[in-house]
Amino acid sequence: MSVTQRPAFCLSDGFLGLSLLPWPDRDAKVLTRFAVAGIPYDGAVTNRSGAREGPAAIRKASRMLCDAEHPLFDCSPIDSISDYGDLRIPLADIQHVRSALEPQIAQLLGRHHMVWLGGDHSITLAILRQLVKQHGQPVGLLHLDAHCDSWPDHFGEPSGHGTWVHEALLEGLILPACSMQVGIRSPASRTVRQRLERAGGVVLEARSLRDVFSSRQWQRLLDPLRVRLSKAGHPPLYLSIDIDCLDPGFAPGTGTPEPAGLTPAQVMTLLEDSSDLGFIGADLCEVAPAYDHAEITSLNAAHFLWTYLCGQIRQTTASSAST
Ligand SMILES: [Mn+2]
Repeated sequence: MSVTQRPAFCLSDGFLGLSLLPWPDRDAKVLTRFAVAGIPYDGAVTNRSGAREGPAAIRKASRMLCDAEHPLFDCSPIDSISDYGDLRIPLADIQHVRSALEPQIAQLLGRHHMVWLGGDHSITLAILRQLVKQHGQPVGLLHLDAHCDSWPDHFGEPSGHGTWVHEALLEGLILPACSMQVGIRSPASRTVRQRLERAGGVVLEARSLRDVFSSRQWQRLLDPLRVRLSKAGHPPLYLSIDIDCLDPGFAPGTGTPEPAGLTPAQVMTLLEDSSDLGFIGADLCEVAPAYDHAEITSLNAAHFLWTYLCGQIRQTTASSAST
């Protein structure tokens, strides 16, 4: 069915109004290039819980995008994407949860360019481990968040939703020189906030972005990452978005909101202008719909992921046209 034949609104359970695929669908004959799966785990949050409901809320908020072409990229992901529903998560401690998630993540990574719906941000460590295994090399990271997530411990516990960047650096999963954090502003010691920077990465704190709006300004900020990726031979790049990168006025539905954050237009411009950097996957975490109003948080989340997907499809079309 072509995009134009699709209804303008879908009530199916999946992302963009798609029907959910049985998982794992071993009999699938034609695999879409992209796929979505939810990881509804929120056992590692520090403040308001509820991000386990994030995947369902993002899917619901994405329904209006089922027939749409992106206004900048002039394409739709609808014919290139599947939704596998949510991964199976045991009621267990975080290490066992990650052990249960990793084989499921690996199975889907072997088939698709994956977009993951969180869940709290602790899930990203499990995803990075499997991406690095799959690609046989560490990856670059573009990380949008109010929090640096580079705390060395989780209030005395070794791992939580605010430690995965620290753990990924320790495990050699990410290339610091090819990694950038955007929107950081939560209270934290300077040592913790600058963890990635001291390892060789770039940290753009929210304070430095208050007057950054235009595409030209964002391009200038992205240039160091672009140059570093090029110098490193274009390693795979992963996108991880915590919805709390947004100001709570635009994203109240999250567990640890931090005032004075980014606007949706700023994030959208950043996503549009970074679509050619060589992404191999993305996640969007920490949508907690119980604290949301009028679905504003999940709408922003759905539009960010849709923009990411449209940008990736546009890149493919552009590169096949140039070869
Ligand atoms: Mn955060």
